[in-house]
Amino acid sequence: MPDLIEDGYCLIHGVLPEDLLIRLRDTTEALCANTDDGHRRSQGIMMTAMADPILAELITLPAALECLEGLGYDAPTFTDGYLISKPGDSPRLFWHYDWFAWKDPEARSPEPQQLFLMYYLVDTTPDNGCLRVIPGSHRHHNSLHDLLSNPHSPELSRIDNPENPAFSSRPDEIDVPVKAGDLVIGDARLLHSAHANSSNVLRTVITLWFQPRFDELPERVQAQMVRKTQAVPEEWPADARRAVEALHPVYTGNDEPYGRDLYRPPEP
Ligand SMILES: O=C(O)CCC(=O)C(=O)O
Repeated sequence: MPDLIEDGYCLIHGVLPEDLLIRLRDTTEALCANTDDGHRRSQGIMMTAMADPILAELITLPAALECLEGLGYDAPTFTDGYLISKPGDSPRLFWHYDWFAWKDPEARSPEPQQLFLMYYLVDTTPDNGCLRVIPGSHRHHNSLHDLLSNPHSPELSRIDNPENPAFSSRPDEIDVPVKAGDLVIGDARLLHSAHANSSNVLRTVITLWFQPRFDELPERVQAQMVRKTQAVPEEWPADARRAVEALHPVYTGNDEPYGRDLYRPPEP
């Protein structure tokens, strides 16, 4: 079993209740069917988790918060989330990490500063776009780090150059196939990607960003987390809004956020 601290990710089976899974699948299919070009990327359709109030149920899911508690994180905060749908016959995602504060002295600490919680709404395999990861790359230098420039550039999203190493197969990559409703928890520093969806069925993942120990983060990182927090839409039902806002981080200091410093991590 992969270990969050050693490998940078772990997998917990059957976290999402069946009824919520079905409603999330119906909602995301309807959202994708009605989306405009502004949300379309080469690899699929991307929306924020504020697209529908049903996401409040996922963000505040007691079973997931219990998983975090089981890992030792009993007061996590939530900042933002995304729905990433890969229609049938869509290409592989580029290799990237989702960490920004590589200049921070704590950047290589064993403890994660930010975690993704990924829920795939259909069973995934390498044939329909399952997750790929490079275990250990959250803390240890990997040869791929030298080959990636800005891991979130528009050129990568548009796949201007399919020969870019960001689209390569790596000797140390591992597939993470899951059953719909499993939970993948990962360190934001982990190098990850997704296979092409070679099936004819929509594959959606919902990625939620949590900070396992917000109060212990360096202040500049706290400030950055607060800055990137997605506002809950006013039109959401009050209880859904309150539940999500109760998980938002609060920072009252004066430190400046790091900004989105997405360049590759420094050599160890
Ligand atoms: O589409 C996927 O399977 C991976 C999504 C991802 O890389 C992310 O949310 O950071």
